[in-house]
Amino acid sequence: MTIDTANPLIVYGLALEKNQDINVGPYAWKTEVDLGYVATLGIPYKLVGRTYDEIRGSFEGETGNPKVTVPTIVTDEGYITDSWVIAEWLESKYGKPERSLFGGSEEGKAFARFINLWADNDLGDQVKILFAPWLYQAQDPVSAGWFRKTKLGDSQEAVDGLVKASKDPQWVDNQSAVVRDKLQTLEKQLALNKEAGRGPFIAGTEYPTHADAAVFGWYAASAAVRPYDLVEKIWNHESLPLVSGWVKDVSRVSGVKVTYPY
Ligand SMILES: N[C@@H](CCC(=O)N[C@@H](CS)C(=O)NCC(=O)O)C(=O)O
Repeated sequence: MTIDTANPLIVYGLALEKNQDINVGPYAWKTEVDLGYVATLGIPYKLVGRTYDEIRGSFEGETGNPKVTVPTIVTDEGYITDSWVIAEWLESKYGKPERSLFGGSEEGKAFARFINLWADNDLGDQVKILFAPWLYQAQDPVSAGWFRKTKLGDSQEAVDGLVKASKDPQWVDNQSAVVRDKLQTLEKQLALNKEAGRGPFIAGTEYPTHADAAVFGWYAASAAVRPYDLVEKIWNHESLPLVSGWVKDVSRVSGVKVTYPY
């Protein structure tokens, strides 16, 4: 497939307010890593932000999909939603056996699928406890209302409790330790790869696959959180030296820089 460098691929991500072309959500970051890696082959992309309010409103109309989420990308075949489905589409268009988002095999794809599930459930569920109170407060009020309704059990009392807890440094430290504990699984996987002389990425490859994108998305979302510094408390923590090196390797090879304009 030829790459049209004049027309960047549009990637919709999660913004905090209208007309803000940033992404703070874990899933669109996964797509950015996938695209970043493929982008080193020359595929440009442009990130466009959508708030929760817009996603559950005008974006449903724009895409014709009442269940639309971000990431969504715009292709000549129409809108494609969901980071996993987008990875499959990118692979079908641009993947090569030696440069594949799924390690070039069905087994590699099954491995990436498992890591994706681990990242979203085991790891992500614990990161969300730190991410949710920040996101609730950082969004525009209508978006915060949608977030509470669809993601936080629609209970103001529960949300207030979470926000209050998040203001206690001890609570943040304790929850960060829970996330670090989850990441020990990744630390061990990276150690086994190293011992076996395999590549520095999760599947033992020399380049990032979707398995790396799946976990990196949660790193990038953690980095969005304020005022506590989850990069220092979790991803750069001394107990996770290989994870901390891996974050830098994914960023360097995919060219994805995790920065926020606030
Ligand atoms: N499984 C999806 C999850 C996408 C997702 O939940 N995205 C969030 C933003 S981070 C969203 O669009 N939420 C809107 C909603 O659920 O109403 C993926 O991997 O892309």
